[in-house]
Amino acid sequence: MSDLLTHDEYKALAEGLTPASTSFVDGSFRAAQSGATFDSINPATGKRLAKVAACDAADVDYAVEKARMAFDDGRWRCLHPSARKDVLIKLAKLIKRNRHELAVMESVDSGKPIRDCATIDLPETINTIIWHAEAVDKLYDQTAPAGEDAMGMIVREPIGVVGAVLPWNFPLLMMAWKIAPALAAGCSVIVKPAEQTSLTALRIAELAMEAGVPRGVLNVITGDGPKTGAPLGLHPDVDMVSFTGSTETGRLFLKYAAESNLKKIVLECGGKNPAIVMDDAEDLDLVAEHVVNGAFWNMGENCSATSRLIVHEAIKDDLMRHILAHAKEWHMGDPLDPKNHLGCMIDSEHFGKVASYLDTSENGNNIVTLCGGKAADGYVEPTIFDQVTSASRLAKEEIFGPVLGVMTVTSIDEAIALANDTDYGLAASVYTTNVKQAMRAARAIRAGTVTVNCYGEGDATTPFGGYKQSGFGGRDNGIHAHDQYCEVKTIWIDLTDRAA
Ligand code: TXE
Repeated sequence: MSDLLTHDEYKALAEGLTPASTSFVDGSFRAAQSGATFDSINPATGKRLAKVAACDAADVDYAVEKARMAFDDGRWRCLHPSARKDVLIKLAKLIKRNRHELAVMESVDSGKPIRDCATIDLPETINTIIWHAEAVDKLYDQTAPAGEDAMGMIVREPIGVVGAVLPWNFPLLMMAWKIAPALAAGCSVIVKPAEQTSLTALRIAELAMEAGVPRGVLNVITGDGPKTGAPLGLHPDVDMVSFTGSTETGRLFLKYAAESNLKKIVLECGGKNPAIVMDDAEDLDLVAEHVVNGAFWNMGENCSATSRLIVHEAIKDDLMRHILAHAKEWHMGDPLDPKNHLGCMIDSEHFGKVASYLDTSENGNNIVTLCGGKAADGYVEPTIFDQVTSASRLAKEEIFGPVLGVMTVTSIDEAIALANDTDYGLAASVYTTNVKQAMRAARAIRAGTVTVNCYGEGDATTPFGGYKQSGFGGRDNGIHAHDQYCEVKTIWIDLTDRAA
């Protein structure tokens, strides 16, 4: 937290922002060819931050042409891996130098609390870029056990032109999760930020250029889903799309690929993530801190948010006492005030969706509101409902807000069954001191990440993505992410000594 400025300093920085607002293609800022724009709004104030270029299929075509040219002529992919590393490390340093401006831009564009932007999103963005940059000149390819008469080489090659379609909940970090491995691998990238949060993506593209990423290698096209995202998904010259967003839109990208060139699609979609707390869990106060953080961090606008607490009846009352005490510590208010843990929802549409889950008449007869339950002016109180039934929409649907539903069990088997009773499979946590029970749950829960005695997503070294309808085709983070931006090629050389 030492990197935080004061509320007044953040307000002054916000006043002074002059964000770029056109697309960034082939090293230059460009208005949409149609001249169309849309407003980027600060959700906390309702004020317009910028009139952003509303790109359409013609702008997408131009960006793909430039990205393809950059890929084909080898200006980036043919550099020595250590040269790509140096440029990406320089980008990370430039982001670090501009971190306060970027944190404020992120906060005003999204409603995210500045304390998270400054102490989580920015450091993790920088770390992700450094990690992939550092990895790229240390990765070896393989040779096959081909015997004396042949050499079978298995080599990675960058996949080509990548579309990175981003959500609005972690605009900078999701951009880093995608561009860092893709650029490190040697791909050209076209980023399509969410229409709610275009600003930091444009600033990163500008910094990448300053760092030495060649023209056409990192491009950003701004606009909405149907007019900008769809033409990118359908484009015959895009080799891959890496998407983070809703399961519903993720499905569309599979359709776009099927209808165009069978481009590779990697999806990171929603979640309905359980936290299981067993009767032998240690230090219930610490468990409570993790559960509250998991549920309310980033206002619950988080695909890996803890949204179902599955608790053993023997320790439930004790745990809930600690949880309610921790929940009280979560201040909500002006996102630019570093004392606040919760900012406001991304926009009025999403606010309305989250608020609808607070209507207890919809949530079953026995539902009990343990805390929160109110929503106004774009802000949703951190809310905990008890006696949630597995059939209710609180237990089934991704809310994407600070709402936690509590369910009670009497055994680990019952807990695992409830944890798996969902169409999603992104993340889960298990709290127990019994290592066998922990491992059994970790293996039995169908989710991409299972944390034991903590909440989190692992770190830059560990793959992140989902089972079932939470994900498709690959993983963000770690070497797994690097590999998904590569094709695998076999080169087979006949070494038979024909003279013998
Ligand atoms: O997501 P969309 P939305 C979940 C969360 C949230 C819900 C809706 O539950 O409440 O999704 O959010 C682009 N063709 N998550 O509507 O629509 C869009 O412009 C091509 C989970 O904002 O999936 C944006 O860039 N592209 C999540 C991106 O897809 C299209 C993060 C994501 O937007 C498109 C965000 C189309 N027809 C929301 N329509 C997570 N996994 O973390 C939209 N897009």
